[in-house]
Amino acid sequence: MRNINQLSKLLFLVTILTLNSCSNNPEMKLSEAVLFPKPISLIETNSSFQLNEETKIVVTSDSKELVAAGNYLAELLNPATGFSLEAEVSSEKMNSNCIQLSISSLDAEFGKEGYILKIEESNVSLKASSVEGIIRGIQTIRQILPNEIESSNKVEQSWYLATGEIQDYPAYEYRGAMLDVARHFFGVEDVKRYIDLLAAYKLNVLHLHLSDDQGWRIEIKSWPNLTTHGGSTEVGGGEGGFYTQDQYKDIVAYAAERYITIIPEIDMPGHTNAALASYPELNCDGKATELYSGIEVGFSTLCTDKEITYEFIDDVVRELAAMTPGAYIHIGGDESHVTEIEDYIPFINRVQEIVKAHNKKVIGWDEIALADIKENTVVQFWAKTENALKGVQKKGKVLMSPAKKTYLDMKYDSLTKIGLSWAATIELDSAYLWTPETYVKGITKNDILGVESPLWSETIETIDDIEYMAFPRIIGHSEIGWTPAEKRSWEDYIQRLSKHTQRLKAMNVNYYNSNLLLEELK
Ligand code: TNX
Repeated sequence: MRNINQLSKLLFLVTILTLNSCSNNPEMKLSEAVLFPKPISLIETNSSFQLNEETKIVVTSDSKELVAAGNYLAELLNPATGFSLEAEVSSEKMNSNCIQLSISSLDAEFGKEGYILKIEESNVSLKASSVEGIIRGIQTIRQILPNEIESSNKVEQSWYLATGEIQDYPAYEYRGAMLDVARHFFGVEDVKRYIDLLAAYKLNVLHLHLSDDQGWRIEIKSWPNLTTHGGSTEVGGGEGGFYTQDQYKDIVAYAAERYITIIPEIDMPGHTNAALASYPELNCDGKATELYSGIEVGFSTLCTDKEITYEFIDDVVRELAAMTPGAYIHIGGDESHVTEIEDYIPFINRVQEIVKAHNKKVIGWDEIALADIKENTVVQFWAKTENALKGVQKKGKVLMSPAKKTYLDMKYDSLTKIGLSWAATIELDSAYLWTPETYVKGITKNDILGVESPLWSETIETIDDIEYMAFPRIIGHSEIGWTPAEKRSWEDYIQRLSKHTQRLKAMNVNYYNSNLLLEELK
């Protein structure tokens, strides 16, 4: 009897010891993780989960997309940790030391991109209604881990995630960036790098401005001179360049793995000198123009009353639509200063029909609201509030890109060495301190599709330039698109952003080190 008693005492001790060894993980506060965009809700439970080489990334169904999401997480974690994590399929209940990714229907407000992330000492569970939500939640897991997780080389340290629960979903369904690859051309690797950076902040659209006066950047097989001639220069007279259709498809696929949609823009009827230089028949006088490498705007137009113009557009839109899984084609429409308004309106109306015939919806800069836009057409507000309001009256949706707030090519202040300043100089506070649903009187949340930050490249030549102008302003824009206005404040934002500069360094981002960043928190 005494022996049994002693045995049970011993068992008791061993149990306590094992339990204790499970909770040897350090106490950590989830609220101290620096998260961008700021999540909707966060509860902390003051312990931690350890990620180690034994951790399993488990996906609960064998759907190809979910397995790919699991491997995307593994790819984010493997370089810095030196582990060889890989997604495994298992529908069984979680063992310990798992990061489990599962699809299960969450409440309606979570939408496609919302997720619930539960971190316990023994396991991590990430649930969403669709794989898109899993990809967004993976970015949160990534930001909860130490900054060193961003290193591309192995770092010797332990990897803990603070425990707790995050419930999260976006305010706006469209949160984008635009890159002008026409004024200066950027190659596939640069675009992929930008896509990776956008993904980290849960952005879901990259709009590529593929044509302008200075260059045509996408191969159109039925009109080959567009690229061989029209793609052969850029601002300053450099050699320009273009994407072959295969390269473009590769960009689209790379973005799709991160649940980022590529929206192609062919700007028309203005901003078309590269096309007009490549094909004389697109000009009213039948003569090809010279290639252009300056930075003036508003001097070119397609000949709106020639049939060949619409055959050309139909071919371009057909080839583009075939490479575009997303719903939208952007038709530009801005600054057509040499197109008469009597020509502009029927032109936009007709192009809208062409895009529709290829089963895509139209986005255009706010000037297109002057035409008879369709209900599902999107008006991208950049300059004129009256155009944006016209768009809403005509039952279009508005994409918010006010130049004074979102234009990433605007200088931070008068000392910024690159960039323009025609709309404003935009310091970090100005970029952050605005709200889409109150920015234009008469345009409410229901009218707004989302937010986009354009980066025009007249003065932008390298990926370092791109990063310098985009970061950290675009992080603020991502938060404006994701986090409801009542949960945002400048004071809280600048504190978090100051700490986040450490992560930007770990990500090798060439960010602008603003004086507004708080020295003591960097
Ligand atoms: C205006 S924004 C433009 C672009 C220029 C940009 C420079 C818009 C629709 N048109 O053609 O690149 O300003 O900031």
